[in-house]
Amino acid sequence: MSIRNIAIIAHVDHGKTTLVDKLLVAGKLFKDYERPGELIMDNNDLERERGITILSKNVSVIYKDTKINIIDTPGHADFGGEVERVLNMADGVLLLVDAFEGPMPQTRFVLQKAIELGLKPIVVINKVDKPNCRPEDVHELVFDLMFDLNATEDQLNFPTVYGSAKEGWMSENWNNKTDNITVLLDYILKYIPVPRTDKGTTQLLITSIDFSPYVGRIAVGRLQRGSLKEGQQVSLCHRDGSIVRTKVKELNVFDGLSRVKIESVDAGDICALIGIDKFEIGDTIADIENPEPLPPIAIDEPTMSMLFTINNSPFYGQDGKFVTSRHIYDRLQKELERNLALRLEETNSADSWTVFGRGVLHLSILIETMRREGFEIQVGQPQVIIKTVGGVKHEPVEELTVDVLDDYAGRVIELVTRRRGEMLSMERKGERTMLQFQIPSRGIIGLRNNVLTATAGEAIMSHRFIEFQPFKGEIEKRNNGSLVCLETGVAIAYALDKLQDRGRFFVKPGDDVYEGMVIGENSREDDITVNITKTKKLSNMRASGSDDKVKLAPPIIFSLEEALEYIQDDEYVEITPKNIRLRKMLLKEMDRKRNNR
Ligand SMILES: Nc1nc2c(ncn2[C@@H]2O[C@H](COP(=O)(O)OP(=O)(O)OP(=O)(O)O)[C@@H](O)[C@H]2O)c(=O)[nH]1
Ligand SMILES: [Mg+2]
Repeated sequence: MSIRNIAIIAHVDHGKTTLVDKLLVAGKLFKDYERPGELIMDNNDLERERGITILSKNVSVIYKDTKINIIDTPGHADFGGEVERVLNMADGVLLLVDAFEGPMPQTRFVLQKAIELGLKPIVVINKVDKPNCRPEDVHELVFDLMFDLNATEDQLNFPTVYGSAKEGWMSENWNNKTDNITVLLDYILKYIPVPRTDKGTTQLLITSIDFSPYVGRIAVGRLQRGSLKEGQQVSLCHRDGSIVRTKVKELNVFDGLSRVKIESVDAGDICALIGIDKFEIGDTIADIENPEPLPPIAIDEPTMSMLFTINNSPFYGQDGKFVTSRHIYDRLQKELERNLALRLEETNSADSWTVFGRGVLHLSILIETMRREGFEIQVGQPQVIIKTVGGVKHEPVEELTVDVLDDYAGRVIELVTRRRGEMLSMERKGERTMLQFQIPSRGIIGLRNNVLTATAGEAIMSHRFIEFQPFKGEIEKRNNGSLVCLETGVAIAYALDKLQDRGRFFVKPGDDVYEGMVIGENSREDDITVNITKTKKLSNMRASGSDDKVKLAPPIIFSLEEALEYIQDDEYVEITPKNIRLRKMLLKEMDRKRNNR
């Protein structure tokens, strides 16, 4: 059977997974599938809840006697390295672009990678059902972008389809709505080249890892040369040049949403190898007698780290099943096997580790996953990685795009500039302004909150790592200090009410609180310790239950990412299966005072 290998790439939320779902439906794989609002492909809990793709996934559909291998990729910038890697399995890409937003930073990044690899693009201008969309302009912008990125003649001659993945239709002309996506499927057969294969002995670059609870890690890649059979003896060529002999216990190909056993695979197909011991991404599976490794692929270097420690708050062990350093260490080790951009360093303490990753989202997904598995941990403020290059201190710098209503542009520029951002461009489109900056990663931590507050929540913000650059100088920190809890107990409405003018609270009456817990934000710069557990004096007592009449502002509830971005460098986020709390590293006020001196 003829084969096509495509990857679906785009900026975050431009509709990749929605389109892959529709491709599966078109492949008659899900005739009866009807669960509105849920994507078949985003199949882990976190993906479902957040509506984002975290892991790239391989699926396939059969169309007109051709097997189309499809790789859905994540759009968030923290996972850019993953996209770059899996592009090695494809011969062409579907580049999705939102017909309203147009090309965004991650569009540029993923397209650049595809162009460098010489992949043939088909452009899909998606979401043409959106009011005020501008498909023709966007088409033009995509062309300009490709030109900018030095696309070849052939790549610049990209075919374009327009449509709405959500409504399940694609068309050559966006004014001609259809009721299916066959035009796209036909384009894939017509424009994406049949897999390029080389002559010679077996060669497969391990590009991605699949995981099964029964057999563990599974090597996934595209067979570049030769053939592979079940039970075949092969060489596993490591990145460092060493070669070990091993055997392919079982061979799988992708069939719809699942993997299926197969006896043999020919060059050009994407397959999964079970039973390969101790492999790494970028290793080559090669001929047993004449192993010839393929060039290894670059793996992302981390840009950020966080300190992970056991939970040693007064409330430790109340919610979680796994709380010891052994539990946490083993879990982190296990994560390293499949989470490629992750690194782990031991610290002086047996109870804490420095965990390195690609960004706050990357690390917070690990934390959230652990939390759901029953772990309790504490995590320190995200730190960017500082490197010394030629004797000069360097820090990660990112490209930041903010799309806002015109009225708010000034405020956003001010916020970003204060954090050492430099504006690169400012472009009007309709009532909106698209601002582009370069800004140190340090400046981005916590910025989203500020930008959303300053723009009444309507700004669209995205950023991605560009490179390490010389250190840009100090950045002013959060302006507000913390309200720190004086005593362990239960928060009382009366006490909170008396303190309302001091700032904003993160807890509500009835919440359990402990000494040293950060229970609010001070309206001033310094930290103050406050007593929110005291009950009213007897002389003040009115009718019982009068607490209910106290009018309190609702507490601020942070998401995990918000909490991580919010804390100061002498604070932790305490994470348990049921709670996210902020706390001082030093719980006693005396200790904090001594430490400050
Ligand atoms: N109006 C409209 N919304 C769409 C369309 N396609 C997708 N969406 C919506 O856009 C949001 C993001 O869609 P996804 O398919 O998850 O986007 P994605 O590109 O896979 O996102 P990431 O994997 O996180 O990068 C969802 O709310 C979709 O329902 C479309 O054609 N029109
Ligand atoms: Mg997705």
